[in-house]
Amino acid sequence: MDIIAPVITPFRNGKIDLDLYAEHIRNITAKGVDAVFVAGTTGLGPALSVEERKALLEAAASVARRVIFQIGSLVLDDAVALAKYAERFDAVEAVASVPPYYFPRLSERQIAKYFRDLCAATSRPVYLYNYPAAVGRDVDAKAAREIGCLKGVKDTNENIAHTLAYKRLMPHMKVYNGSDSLVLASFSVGLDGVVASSANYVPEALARLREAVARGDVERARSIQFAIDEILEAARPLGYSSAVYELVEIFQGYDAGEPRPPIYPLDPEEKAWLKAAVAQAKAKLAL
Ligand code: PYR
Repeated sequence: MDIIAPVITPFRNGKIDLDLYAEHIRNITAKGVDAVFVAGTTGLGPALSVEERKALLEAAASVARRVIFQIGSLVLDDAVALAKYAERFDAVEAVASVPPYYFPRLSERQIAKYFRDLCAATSRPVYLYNYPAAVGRDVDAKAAREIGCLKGVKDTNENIAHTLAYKRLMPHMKVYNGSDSLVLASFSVGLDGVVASSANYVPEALARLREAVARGDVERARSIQFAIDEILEAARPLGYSSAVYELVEIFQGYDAGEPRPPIYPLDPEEKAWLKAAVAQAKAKLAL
């Protein structure tokens, strides 16, 4: 069962700090993260240029053994170019894509065509990144099976049964849940793993949670999950994508840069409030 980190993209003055990005990946992979998910939601993927995404991939592939590269775009040529670019790097085990978003009236056939075009563009496995709350549509297990060429899915969904259905209909598919609140559930039902933003700030806690599940210590695993839930509850009202940067500093002890507007960084009062609000969870996790 994999712990996959959707890695934050650290900006300084509007530019990506690639050294910090690589350093951050080095730190979290040393603490139990098995693979990194580049340019996902936590990585602000849809808010990055093609050149920026390529630069991230290059940096990630130079330090991580296993990389999944999120290539989704409303410009098909860009997604195809990123799929082809990914082939240069041995560390890339798959490319993943959100379905075409924003346009509410695309048919299921049109969505399927998009994924088949990506599959045709690359020799790497193509994964579905299903995130209905962000994308506005759900490519569920039946729709994913219909597409035919998908080798994996990251389902960012609070409904574990929805995620399990992919495994039921496509047992050979890699199936990951992307919700921080379902790490315990995902490990307990034997998914292939999790893609959890908390792997940016508490990777060692996720590793311990996985160990606890493996030895059948559900109580211990649950207490770790609950501490993570407390952090989520505190951070989400502030804008979770921005709060993750601050959580890295609070839990890992280094400056993790900032998001880029329109994903605005937290202001100083919010940062101070967050630090106080997660102090108890931090003590529980003993990080
Ligand atoms: C992402 O940040 O890409 C997740 O789905 C967790």
